[in-house]
Order: sequence, then structure tokens, then C-alpha cells
Amino acid sequence: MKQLLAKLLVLSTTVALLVSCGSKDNVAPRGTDNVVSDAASKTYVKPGEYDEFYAFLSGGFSGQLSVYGLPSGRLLKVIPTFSVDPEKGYGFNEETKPMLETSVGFVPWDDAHHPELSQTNGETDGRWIFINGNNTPRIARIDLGTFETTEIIEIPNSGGNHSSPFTTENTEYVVAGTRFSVPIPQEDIAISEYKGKFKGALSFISVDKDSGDMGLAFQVLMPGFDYDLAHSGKGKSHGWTFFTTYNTEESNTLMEVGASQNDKDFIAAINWKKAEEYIAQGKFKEVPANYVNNEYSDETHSAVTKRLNKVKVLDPVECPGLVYFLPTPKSPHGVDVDPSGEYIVGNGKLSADLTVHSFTKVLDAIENKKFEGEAYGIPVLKMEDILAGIVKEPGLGPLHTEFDGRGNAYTTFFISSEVVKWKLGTWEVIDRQPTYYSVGHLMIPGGDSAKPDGKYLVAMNKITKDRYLPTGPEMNHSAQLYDISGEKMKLLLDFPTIGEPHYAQGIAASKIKSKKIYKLEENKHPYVAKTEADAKVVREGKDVHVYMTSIRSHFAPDNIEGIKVGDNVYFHVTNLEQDWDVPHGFAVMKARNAELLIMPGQTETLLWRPQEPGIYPMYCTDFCSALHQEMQGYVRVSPAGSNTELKWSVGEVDEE
Ligand SMILES: [Cu+2]
Repeated sequence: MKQLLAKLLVLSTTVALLVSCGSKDNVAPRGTDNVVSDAASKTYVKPGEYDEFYAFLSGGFSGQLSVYGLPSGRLLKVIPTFSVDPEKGYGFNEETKPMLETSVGFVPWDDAHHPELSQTNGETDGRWIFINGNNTPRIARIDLGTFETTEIIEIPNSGGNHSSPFTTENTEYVVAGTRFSVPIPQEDIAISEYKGKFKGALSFISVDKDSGDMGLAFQVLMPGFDYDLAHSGKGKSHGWTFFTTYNTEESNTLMEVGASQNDKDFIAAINWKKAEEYIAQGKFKEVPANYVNNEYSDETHSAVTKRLNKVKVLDPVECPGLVYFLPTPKSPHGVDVDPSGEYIVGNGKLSADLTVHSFTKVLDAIENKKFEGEAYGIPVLKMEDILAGIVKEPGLGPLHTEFDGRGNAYTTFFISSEVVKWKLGTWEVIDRQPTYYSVGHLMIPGGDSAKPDGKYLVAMNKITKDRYLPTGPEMNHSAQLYDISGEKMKLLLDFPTIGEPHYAQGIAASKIKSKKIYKLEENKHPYVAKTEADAKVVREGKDVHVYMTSIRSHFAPDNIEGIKVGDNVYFHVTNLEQDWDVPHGFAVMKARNAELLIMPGQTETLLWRPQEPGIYPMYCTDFCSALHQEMQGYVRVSPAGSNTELKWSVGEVDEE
């Protein structure tokens, strides 16, 4: 096995060298031969027409989620999630600052990996999309009515939230498995004490079926392995969630060698219905935990941070039947469950073969107590008892598998840089297509649900190299669209992405009901001004609240005097428009945060602390009308302690 590892390492270097050969400046792009001749007509969406699918691609290290149309590959929107966004004011305006609050204070950035659509009966339902924050462990929920981040929950006892937020069949839960094991509770100990002292928490976050509200239901305290990815069961395996593990060696240094020793690592199978029974019986420990839950209200247009201080923890040793280990070669990365819920594919990234387990056989082995042994008190099943089949030498470095709903599976191979199509049940390879280059995840709309829409496949590649015009040392990552409606896959399109498109989800456009405006009469923001008659300026000590309105093409008030150095000026701007797609912006000179971008019927607040006396222009930043350039005003700032009278102008025309 060590030999195999060495071979893989050599091969990966060779592939990297091959890839770099083609990267001389401005050489013609490679790999155009396999583009089918009708690719252009298959991806062409006429001007004015809509795409058939939404695709949601994570932004990876940008911390955002971007929305594309398929098959055109057109970028429709970037949704700020875990990172501040000066374009929309997210994380800069007073309303959304609490969204990025954590147990250690305001965190303006994270690394977002796996978007996951909400499901009903195992099918994507177009209500919400969830995404994980890796670095400061969190899960966000985005409302697909508004395409805005509406909730973020922090995950305590986690060392990095990678295997997340994969949903259960009816979005009962989204899950969060720690990538890194850490001492739980955290403590100041030598890193060499890793083995036995470090633990991995697998969290189940409940989702309210009507409101979508998330809450940390319970955590399962696992051995100190690394937990990589997850998928929940469906159909016959509904009630179970599967997490891949690596580093079952519990190594803590030179991991590329240390964590690659064992021939098999595990897929941890968690029976969460059993967990619910144990919780109901009170068989949990309630442990102190410091975490937050931030929620944005569509009524007040404001987010509130709730601080939480305990969590229910289940210990598998005290809860028989809660966790089983399925031995799987070798450092399995993705764990993917087919649409029927029977097959559990373990993508052992250092393995020559793909391993597929049978859920029926897993249940049978459990029932007959056919165990190979145990690890930290958790029963280990025998691989030969649970194996459904093996896909023999399909490629090098398997990472992830999705399904088309017609009995086929598609697996990405990072090292051999390809997507391989194979058949469930017969395990034979049907087709393979190269990717440009080094593919990570792939996405078929609904491809990890019970009802895939098996028309397109998107490969998300880690290396772009010579695919586009050079843009300096950094090239945007690349996604590639394949037509998978026939026997053979056909490459149709490359399109650049934002950040790292780590994973994606796709859904038929008809399943999403996008909201067009916020109704002004429903606006319950505490500082709303619903008409220009409500516009005013109120001083409360050093805090000055400007109740401002914007409508094509003026602000009310437009001139303000009596502001002093040392004041905290809150511009609460309400957009009075009630038409689709008429946002207004707001900026004031020398503001040290960002602009506001206010949707029709919405109120947003910019905090401004002027530092020197003078006249400060303010203006609308979003081109809104022919007289947009006239949409402006002034603020007069006087020295601290001066007695300039507070006054403002609303709708008065200049006198001669
Ligand atoms: Cu405007």
C-alpha cells in the first residue's frame, strides 16, 4: 500500500508537470478537440430569455455564494455570506453587522465550501440554500425568496467545519462535522498529547420546517480523527448520516505521510433517529459551549445576535446503536449516497478502486452483530460483509460522486483530471472525459438528492492555466459544463468563477419563487420613514438619527446642518420605491465603511463619524434615473461644542 501511495504521489507530480507545460504566455488553449460541434447552440440562451437552471457555486476563500444560469454560464448574482461586501454594504451597514458576529467578536471573512439546497421528500424544494463556513465554524442559511443571507449559526466544539452542511431528506437537520479534532472542552495542552485527548464533534443542526430557523440540536462526540465530508441517507437509509474520516492513525505532524498509513479508514454511520431517542430519554450531557446564532428579519430588515451557552452531547460509548464504522479504503474524501439510498460510495482518494457499500448489508451486519472489532468503543463492521461492489481502477485520486437518476454515477478524479461515468450495480465504466484541470467537486442539478435532473454536469476545477486570456499570476478558477443527457458526456462550455467554486448545487429555475420588492407597509424597521413627511433628524446626545427617504430622484432630507465633530450620525435610509429592480444607493464623503444599497421598500443604516468641520456631499450610488446625478445633498459639520442649530430641508425649492 505504501508503494501505491508512492506511485500516486509520482503520478500527481507528473500530471502537475504536464499541466504546466501548456502554460507559456498566450499559447493557444489546449483541449478544444473534444468540444462537440453543436456546443454553441446548446449553451446559447437568446438575449432576453432565461436559463433553465440556477446554479449556486460556493466562493471558497471569497466567503460568498455566486449564482449562475445554466446552460449559459452567465453570472446572475453574488450573495455575500461569510465575508463583508462593500458592493451591497453587507457587514458594513448596521443591519447586517450582527450577521458576522461570533463568540470571538466580528469576523469579516470565512472560507465557504459546500452549498446545499433544502429538500422535501429527498427532492430539492427551492426554499433555502445552506453553506458552511470552514475557518470559524458556522453554517449560513440563504433565503431563496430574497437571495440574501438570513441566518448564521456558529458551531461550538469544532476545529473547522468542513463536512457540512449536507441536509437530511426533509431538511430535519443540516450537519456539521469537524475537520480537525481538538480538545473538547478546549484546553491548553501539548499537541503531542493528540492521541486520545483530541476529539471530533459531529453536530446536527435542526431546521424549523416553516421558518427555517436553525438550532444546534445535539453533538456526537467522536474519536480524534479528521472528518472530511458527509451525506445523509434517503429512502431506505433515511434517518442515517454518513461522514468520511481520514487520519484514523491520529497523527499530528507531517500528515501527508502520517495520515496515509492505514489501508482503510472509516465512514462513520450515525443513526440520528436513534440519537433523537437518546435525547428524548435524557441520555445526553449538557456541556458549556459559547456560540452565537444570528438571524435577519425580513420585517425589521435587521439582524439580531443571540448568545448561547450550552449544547447537548451524546457519547457513542454510552449510546449503543448510535454510531458504526464502515471500513473504507483509503482516506475516503467524498461520501455519496445514490438516489435510492441503497448505495454509499466511498471515494478513497489514495485508493486505486472506488468502494461502494450496500445499506441493506450494513443493516444486516448490524442486526447480526457481525463486527470486526471496535474503535474507541464504536463497533467496526467487516468490509466484505457490507460491500456492494467495486469500480475497478476507474482513475486516479477519486474525490466526489453524483448521480443522474438513470442508474449512472459520475466521479471526479483529481490526479488523472477527469470525470468518469459508471453504472450502479454492474460497476462498469461507461465513459470518461478530461477536465481542464484537476477537478474537485462536480455538480448535477439535484445530483445528491433523490431526484436528479440529469441533463447537465458542472465540473469545478482547481487549476485554470491556459483556459482564458492571462490575467497576471492569478487566474479565476474555471467551471466546465457537460451535456450528460446521452450515453457519452459532451463538453459544452468553460466559464470563469469567483474565488474557489468548491462545490455547487443546481435547481430547475421553475422551483424558485423570487421576491421582487419589500412591501413598504410591512416595513417594521425601528427607524423607517414611510413617506417624505416622516423624514426628520433627531439628536440624542452625541447620536444623531437621520430618518431619510430616497425616491427617484432625491433624498429627504437633502441638506442637513447642525452635525458636530464627535457625533455618531446614523443615516437610516428607506427606499420608497415599490417597483422591481429599483434600488437606491447612499454614500457620504469620507465615510469609513461602505455605501448602502437599499432595495425597494427596505431600510438600511450607515454609521458616519465626521472628523473635521466642513461641508460633506452625499449622493445616490446606484444609477436609478435620468436625474440620478442630481440625487445628492450636503451635510454641514461644525466643530464640537459649537451651537449651529440642527436643521434640515425636505422638499423646499430654493428661494431667489
Ligand atoms: Cu438613485
